[in-house]
Amino acid sequence: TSTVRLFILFCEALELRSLHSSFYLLFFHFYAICVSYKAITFVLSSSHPQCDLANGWTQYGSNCYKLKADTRKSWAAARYDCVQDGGDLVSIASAGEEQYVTGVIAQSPTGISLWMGGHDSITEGGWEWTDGSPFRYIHWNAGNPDDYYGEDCLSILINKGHWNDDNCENKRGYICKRRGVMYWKNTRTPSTS
Ligand SMILES: [Ca+2]
Ligand SMILES: [Ca+2]
Repeated sequence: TSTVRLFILFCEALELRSLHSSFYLLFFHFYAICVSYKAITFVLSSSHPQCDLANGWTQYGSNCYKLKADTRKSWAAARYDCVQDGGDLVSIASAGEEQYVTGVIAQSPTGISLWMGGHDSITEGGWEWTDGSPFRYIHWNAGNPDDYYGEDCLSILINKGHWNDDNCENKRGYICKRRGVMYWKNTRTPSTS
């Protein structure tokens, strides 16, 4: 699989530089191979479930998601449970992924909000995802993050899908996410830098 990863990294680098026409012409044949690979794996990943559907996981792109709305835990305990389940608390990298997650949490019968994997407990205001995803896409609720009495953990409001920085000790339901087979990063978001 490390060969596949190298190939994907190469294709991503190619994709980033494809706007320069001379570069594009030079690597045209490689580029064609990359595009074909991307198309084939996209079809494969959407038609072949890689998630443990029988145990409550659902699939979006090549990631698996599991709503745990019945058991309420502190943010740290919720994260521990997701890690034990082979994943982490959910991260959201794009509007499309958020739309999917909003659909998943619509099944939550009660509660105000659910834990996600974001936190700014290391550097105040320096938000990051526990699974290492870049914290680029954001959807804060109005007036947040407000660090109200030192709120450092991220929750998503069930009724609106907006985000709130929340008291990490609150007991909430949560959403876990684990990666399926890595075919391609299909959640590319524009860089803000
Ligand atoms: Ca904070
Ligand atoms: Ca807040």
